[in-house]
Amino acid sequence: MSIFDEAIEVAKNGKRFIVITHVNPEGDALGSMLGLTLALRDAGKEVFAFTEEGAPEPYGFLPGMDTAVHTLKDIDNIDATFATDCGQLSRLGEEYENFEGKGTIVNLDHHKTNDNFGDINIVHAHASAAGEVVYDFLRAGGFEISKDVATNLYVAIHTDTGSFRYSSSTAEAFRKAGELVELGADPREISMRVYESYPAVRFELMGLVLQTLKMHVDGRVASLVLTDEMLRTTGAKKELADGFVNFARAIKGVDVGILIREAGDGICKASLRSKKEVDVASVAESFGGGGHTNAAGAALKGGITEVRDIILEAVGKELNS
Ligand SMILES: [Mn+2]
Repeated sequence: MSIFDEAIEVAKNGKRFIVITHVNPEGDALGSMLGLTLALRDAGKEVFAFTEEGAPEPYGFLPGMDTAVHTLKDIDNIDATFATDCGQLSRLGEEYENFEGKGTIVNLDHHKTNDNFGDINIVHAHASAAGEVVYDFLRAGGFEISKDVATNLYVAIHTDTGSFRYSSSTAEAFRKAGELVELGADPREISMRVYESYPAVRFELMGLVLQTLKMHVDGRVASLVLTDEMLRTTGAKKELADGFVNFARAIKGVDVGILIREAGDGICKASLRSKKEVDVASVAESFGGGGHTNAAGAALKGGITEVRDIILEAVGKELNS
């Protein structure tokens, strides 16, 4: 008996699956989605890995990425959907939300704010990455883990632990990463592909964003903003700013780093990163967002400075709570 039994039964008995992850996917989202996709295909299943948009850089190299589909039109007779790294149905994107033939929804995740939207929910909030949950699932079900599957799951764990720097870098995460290396994941090659393959324009954008740095709350909070104008000036895509919020947190004495960016339609997105026990998930949740204790996000109506002030006030309250 394992907590995966029901999900394993769905995987073994079904023939046609969708594997899906959250919109604006990063390393854990894509790695856990594609690792599961390839393992299920190796088990003889027909699997549609679905992302609304194409692969954001630098993840185009992930094994199986080139086989992902970007529309659900013409897809039917689905026995089940496996969702990875996603806390809410709506985060799977509008097209899937409105899709009729979802089948049994198996929710494999590690967000503590997960609302258990699946028919079967396996949410391990202590797992460093959804990739860990997928790995445990594949192990429990006796699925083969090929080099390509291992590469995807290693990327998932490596990126979601901040290259094994966050508190989520448990002995368990290291153990699984070690096993994935034994199964063929190549740490040097993966690091080069993920962290040393940026287009130069990312650094031009970084320069503009870093100029917006402001310190608040006696140096305990640092904020950055990213405007559409900066994207226009540099010609950079917004995904290239992923991770910029970490610079705000990386300052000595800072407990919370914030990045606010314009997201169109009068909406701004706030990314929050904290050190130690400061819980930014609860801040994000109070604005309808979610995430983890040390990394969370939310979307708010308003202009960029207005949203920054709202977030700063909420973060200030959290720091004093
Ligand atoms: Mn994750």
